[in-house]
Amino acid sequence: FPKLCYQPELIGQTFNFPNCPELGIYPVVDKADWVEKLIDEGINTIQLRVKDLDDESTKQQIVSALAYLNDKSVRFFVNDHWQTAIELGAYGVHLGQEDLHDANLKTLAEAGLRLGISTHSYWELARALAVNPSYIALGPIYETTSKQMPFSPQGIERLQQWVDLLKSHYPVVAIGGITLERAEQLKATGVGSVAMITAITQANDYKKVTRQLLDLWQEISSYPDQV
Ligand code: TZP
Ligand code: MG
Repeated sequence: FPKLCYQPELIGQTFNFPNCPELGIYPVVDKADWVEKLIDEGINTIQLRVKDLDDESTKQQIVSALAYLNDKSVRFFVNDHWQTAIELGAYGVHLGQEDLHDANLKTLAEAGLRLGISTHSYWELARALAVNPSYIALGPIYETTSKQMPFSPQGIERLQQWVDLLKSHYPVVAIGGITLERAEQLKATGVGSVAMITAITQANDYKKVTRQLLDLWQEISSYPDQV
């Protein structure tokens, strides 16, 4: 799958890491208007994860989100709906392990979309690596109330293992229970990206939290030792 680069003119090409920025602060939202609101705050990586709408309504949400993006350099990922993502020209798709059976990964790769894959164990990591994705997510790092999962929290040490193992080969995205308060600790692992739902969408002041997260993450230049 293509590497992560947000320059629109580079889509469809592959790059080495030095030229590809990490995903950084990566909000996961369930409505297109969040895409608009967060882009206004400086977010440039975002995932639309719609779980409660039918296919047609989900498609409408993706259409709306893409309309907000316009020609901005935003890495817009769609959760699950890979065919619609191809059809409408999203930057990438995020899939869970259970989706890997059904999705046509060859079609997805040929269409030039990025692919992120969730992992929760070494076994799942091995399976994700076999697909050569654009990034690998590990979750839940901490307890989360946003998703029911049969996995206990991975913790920082497990995240550190993922980062150390994958460094220079795959960007790692940490997800699950991530808050502003925990971001510093996560940053120390060298992980290039943190994804969150609640910390932003349930915040009293989402603008402030988003700005603080972006500020904190700004100085991150992870993967210093390039291949
Ligand atoms: N995958 C692993 S944890 C999670 C998903 C979708 C939920 C993250 O939500 P929150 O609210 O940031 O814990
Ligand atoms: Mg899925």
